[in-house]
Amino acid sequence: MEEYLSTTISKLKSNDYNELTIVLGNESCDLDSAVSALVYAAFLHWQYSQIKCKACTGKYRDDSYKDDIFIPILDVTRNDYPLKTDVVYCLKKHSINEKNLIFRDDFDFLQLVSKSKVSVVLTDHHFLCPRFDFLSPFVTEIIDHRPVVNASFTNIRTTIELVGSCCSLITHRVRHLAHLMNKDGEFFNTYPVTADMLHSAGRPNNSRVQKLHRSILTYSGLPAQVDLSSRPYRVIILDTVNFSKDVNKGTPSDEDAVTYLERLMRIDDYHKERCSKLLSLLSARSDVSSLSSSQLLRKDLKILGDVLVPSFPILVKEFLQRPDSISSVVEALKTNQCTVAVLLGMDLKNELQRDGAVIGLTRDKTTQLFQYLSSFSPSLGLVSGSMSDGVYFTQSNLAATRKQYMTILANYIGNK
Ligand SMILES: [Mn+2]
Repeated sequence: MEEYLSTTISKLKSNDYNELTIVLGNESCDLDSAVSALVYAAFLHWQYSQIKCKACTGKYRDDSYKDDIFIPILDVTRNDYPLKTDVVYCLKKHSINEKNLIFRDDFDFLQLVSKSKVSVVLTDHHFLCPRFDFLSPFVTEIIDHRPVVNASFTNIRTTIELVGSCCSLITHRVRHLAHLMNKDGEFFNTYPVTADMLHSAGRPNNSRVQKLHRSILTYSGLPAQVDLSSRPYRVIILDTVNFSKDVNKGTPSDEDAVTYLERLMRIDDYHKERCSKLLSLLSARSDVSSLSSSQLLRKDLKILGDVLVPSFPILVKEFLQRPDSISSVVEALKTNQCTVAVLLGMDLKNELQRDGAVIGLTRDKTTQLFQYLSSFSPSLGLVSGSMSDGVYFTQSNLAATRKQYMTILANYIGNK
């Protein structure tokens, strides 16, 4: 895998290729999207080299012969890549070096498409974001697991099915194409790391998720007697198991993909393997110790009007202990032309806790917004604590997530 990535990049840099295929993941650059793009690009490369070997062996080639190349692109800047802590963890674990990854700001893609024959494959999304709009005439294939709204595809091969993860669709597509070549399982055997990554990022179906919930609770040190059906736990664990809020449900097709990979990888105790993978990804996702305060504020950020709403996988109380926390919030407010921030924190390590803080550019703004949020108690159950540069609070209603805050904040902005 490393060799494929590094040779491809050096060919791209030295302009030493015939045709170029770009496999582009989506803008969230979550694990599903990143792994889908990486594995599918590697597969296309493998497929090409299998066919090429038959059609054109070395002795027929002259010096001007150039290979086609297949590059995966992670749709995030190189600078912001550390924010995707679970992707960083997963790729590092599979020995994929960051310097062999291609990020959206690494090349001038507009220039690339003007000088070579280009095809584009979209994974984990089916329409281009404005930044990459110029790629739309070159799209030849789409693999996605979201519902299609108002879009039609002409001359584009589409694999669009509503399943839990795009990685499942990639698994099926690779399996199918390799079968057509009479080379079942060969790609995954040649690049075992791809099967392992798809397995990490894929989603098992719901009946097995129930079992996983129980194990995750046990291993994660949560009280063993928690009511699994109670909403706060359900939300977090579903989110954990799925690593994405957009599509929560694993389907039989996801289960099929995961089981197929487990057979290839000869995993005997699938249950243990899935649990340990999920748990290490969960802890990687909430391990923000390597991030600076300003990175942490950008990691999971929503903006509504002039209100900045960053949410953390740690308690806000913990964030506020960083010496530059307040100055970073003020800086983030200015950068995003906002006047007040609602920081939301969560901790799962010991028991589920939620807290937050309102920090505004002026004292008035801070107090006004906190009072507005509190007026919705008991719906949020906010209890204010002491803090010098804003209002710190704990949230006793554990079931309320950022969604509830966003609804209240939308009212707040509308009523101003
Ligand atoms: Mn996805």
